[in-house]
Amino acid sequence: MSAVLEQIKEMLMKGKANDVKTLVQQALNEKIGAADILNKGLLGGMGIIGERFKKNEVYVPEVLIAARAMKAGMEILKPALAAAKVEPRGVVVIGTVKGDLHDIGKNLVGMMLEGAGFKVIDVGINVEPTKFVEAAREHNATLIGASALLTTTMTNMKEVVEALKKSDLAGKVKLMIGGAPVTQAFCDEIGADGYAPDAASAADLAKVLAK
Ligand code: B1M
Repeated sequence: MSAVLEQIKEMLMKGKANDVKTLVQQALNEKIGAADILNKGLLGGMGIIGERFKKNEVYVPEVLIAARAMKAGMEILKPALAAAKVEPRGVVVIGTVKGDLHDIGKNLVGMMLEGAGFKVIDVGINVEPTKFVEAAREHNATLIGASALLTTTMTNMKEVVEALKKSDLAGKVKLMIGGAPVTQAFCDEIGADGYAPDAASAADLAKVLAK
């Protein structure tokens, strides 16, 4: 792999946003393809951070600064990606369920999804079940991601399952869930399509569900 792509990966993992911007521009000047800069440089670095996060080798702050560096690099790369017609892996509508105001984990999941090549539509916190479905329809989403941090609000995930089942998107859009009190057993019980325990696993799961 070219030296500049290796450097993008390294600087992204260190969270050096300005260096990542400069290096992405340098890579474009060197006529490296936008897809390679994205996949081998930016997503390559974010993928390694995700793996380290899963193994508890890095923590939330490191992931946040790597994601910020990824965003900085994307600002420079976006026009070139559009010109090269590089499509996102899919669209994910993500939000925190009705009654729940916690958004730190949800935001982290959104960042890891972007880091995995998805376009993310964040519908925020305290989201009504039907709003998830409406946003999925509006943005032609592949997946819905619902987060809950309270034992009293995780039950509202069942309503998202029902709203999706009743809609014209049933069978077309998949639903993944997560958040501290959520488990695989709960996911099976309410009939969601998948559960992930952390942000990096959520990105891996999304890749599988989006296939
Ligand atoms: Co709240 N809170 N809180 N809180 N809060 C908890 C969750 C709690 C465990 C604290 C405690 O009592 N020990 C407790 C819940 C108890 C329970 O239900 N069993 C609690 C409570 C009770 C409350 C209030 C009711 C308190 C009150 O007012 N009496 C209230 C509820 C408000 C509401 O939502 N309606 C409340 C309010 C708040 C603040 C507003 C003050 C603030 C939220 C700020 C914000 O989010 N912007 C807050 C916070 C910060 C916490 C704690 C301290 C931290 C949560 C957090 O951000 N963790 C939390 C205690 C704790 O966890 N130590 C607590 C870090 C984050 C990165 O982790 O969100 O788990 P997490 O996300 C992980 C995974 O879960 C997963 O990936 C993430 C990254 O790896 N994940 C997904 C998350 N979403 C996913 C979605 C996926 C896949 C994976 O797919 C779509």
